[in-house]
Amino acid sequence: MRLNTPVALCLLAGSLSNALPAPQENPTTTTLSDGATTTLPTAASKDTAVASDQLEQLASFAQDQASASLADSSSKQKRGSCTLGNLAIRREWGSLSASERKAYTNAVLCLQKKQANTPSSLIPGAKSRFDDWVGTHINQTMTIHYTGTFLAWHRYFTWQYEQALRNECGYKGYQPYWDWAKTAATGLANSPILDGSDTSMSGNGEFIPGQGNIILGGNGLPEIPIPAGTGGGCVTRGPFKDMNVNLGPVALGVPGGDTISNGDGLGYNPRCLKRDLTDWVNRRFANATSVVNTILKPKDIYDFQMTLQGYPGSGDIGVHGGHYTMGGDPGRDLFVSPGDPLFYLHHGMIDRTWWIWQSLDYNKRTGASGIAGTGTFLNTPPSPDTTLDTVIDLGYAAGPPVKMADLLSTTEGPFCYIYL
Ligand SMILES: [Cu+2]
Repeated sequence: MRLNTPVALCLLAGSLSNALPAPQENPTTTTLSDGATTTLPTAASKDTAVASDQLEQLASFAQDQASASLADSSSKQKRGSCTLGNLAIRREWGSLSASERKAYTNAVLCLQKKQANTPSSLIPGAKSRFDDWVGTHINQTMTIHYTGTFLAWHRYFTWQYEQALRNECGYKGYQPYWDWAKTAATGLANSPILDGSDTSMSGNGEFIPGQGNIILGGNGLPEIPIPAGTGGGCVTRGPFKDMNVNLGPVALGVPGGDTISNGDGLGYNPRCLKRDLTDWVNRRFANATSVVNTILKPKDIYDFQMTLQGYPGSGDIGVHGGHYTMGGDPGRDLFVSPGDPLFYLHHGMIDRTWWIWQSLDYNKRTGASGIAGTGTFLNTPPSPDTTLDTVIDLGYAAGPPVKMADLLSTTEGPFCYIYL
């Protein structure tokens, strides 16, 4: 696929209004599938410390809901082979031990050393198994973002990556996630995930002074300027300091407002991993209040996925905008973003947010009414609606192709995991 314009970023535009409605923190009582009741918040607190607690409450509701359903043999969730006995638990990076973190990054490095499955005639720049995922994402970018498949596609993509780490690189753990609410509170560079230590996901890029803004938007939509972060150059510390990014760029937003590409991005273009940690983006769009709002406000899947990705023209880039929190290359490239290993921790949290939202009305949100949208980016060009029968195919990254119907629950179909 070839794109000459910054179309990939046209989504992120509008005036910067972040007015929140007055919080109504009256809790509500919700009935679990086993008949027990629990008390949940109904609106996000503006106080991010309170909102952090609300997020934990919502997450533990989702855990309870999953456990209760798996324990109930008559439940729909019992379909497939998922049981409480083989349930995988995905955890937040900071709650992993040092050796668990090393095991994860070592497995990623292993995937980067294994030969690609993708034929070089299709993607000449795909040199490693890690690149198989990047190449698949580049090829499908315009049919997996702002589409009906967005959440399910990235759920399956991240799960298959986790499976490859386990089955091809001997990793014994599960996919960790990056809780944006935590880094919004601590600052990115102080967090265990991005402090640059040997047990982090590597940290910031080398500081480049005087970088201009990143400009999102364009293509007829109002621009959103994003300030550059506190890095900008190559990552020099931690597990990924020597890694090569092989593919892209395709639509890389760079300081000063330009968007750069290397043709279709599929050629071999080895370069260092760059980051530009941007607390401003994290704190503005993905603090605890934003995350809880994303879970509590939308009552249907259309509103949920648009809120999460940012309504074009609203000025809000949503919690998914965390790609601009990590910044750099390929972090700011919608096409090549899985080329930064942090992508999978970010999408782990996207998936966790969806999982929590689904748990609040489980049967409805994991069935046909849990899907909205079509097969093309903001339905451009127009395409048929995504349905339960729409097939997701990850190409040479991993198989088999699966139907949307099998991807809507994390404890049915091929999946058997929850988040702690
Ligand atoms: Cu993506």
